[in-house]
Amino acid sequence: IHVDFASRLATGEPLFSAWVGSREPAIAALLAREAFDLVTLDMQHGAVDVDAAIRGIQLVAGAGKPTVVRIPVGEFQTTSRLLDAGAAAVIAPMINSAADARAFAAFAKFPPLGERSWGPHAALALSGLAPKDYLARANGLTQAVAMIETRAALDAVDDILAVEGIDAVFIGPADMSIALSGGRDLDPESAAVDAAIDHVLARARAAGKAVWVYAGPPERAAALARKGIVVSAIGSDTTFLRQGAQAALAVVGR
Ligand code: 3PY
Ligand code: MG
Repeated sequence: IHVDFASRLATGEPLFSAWVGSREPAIAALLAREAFDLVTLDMQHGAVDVDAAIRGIQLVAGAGKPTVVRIPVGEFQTTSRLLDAGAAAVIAPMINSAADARAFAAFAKFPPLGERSWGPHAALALSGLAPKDYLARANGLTQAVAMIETRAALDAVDDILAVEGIDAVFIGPADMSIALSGGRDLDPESAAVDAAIDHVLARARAAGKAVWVYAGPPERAAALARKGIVVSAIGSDTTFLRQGAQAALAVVGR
């Protein structure tokens, strides 16, 4: 799973992720059996804790898909546990400086890039690699993804992209819209957010790194993929549930 995900990312083809905040790993596994390329579990705003994420990674792998996990703000040490459990990538929210990016990458990468400690129990089985081969390849196979979603992050984007252990940046358009409007607006598809996305795409291209995004609606995901974003998250699980319920209820006049 890890080898396949890393090589698909390397092609630059757009990939589409389900976005799951539910604690129940069966929900993630259910979505993994749809045509999503990967599943993202959200520990920042969702109900997913480490235990649920570790079990979710296994169930999603059972459906043949890689799992990405977003950690809570600043909980960088959780990164190593999730990678040990077989997460293909970890997303860290609110990375606002090169120092934040380095602190995160330290837990994501084995020496010499970082300080990740050895213990990839489930990851060994999911990667299909022998321990020495996993050590040799893990830094390249697993992704450390830094979220850009504030003014400070936009100002520091070149420094964040330059941190060696950071593989990609992930734009959070909701927080970005709040930041760019001085807290007055929530509009993830505003012109200001679009300009920020274009800027980050250009800087990432110059740095040779990829850009991921939380797209939300599928139409937005398709449009962002056409711009060159490699991973667009669609969803979320609760949105799918509510939209399905509302569509069904509309048929019976509710
Ligand atoms: C944002 O849009 O701010 C995000 O963090 C996406 O989940
Ligand atoms: Mg955010």
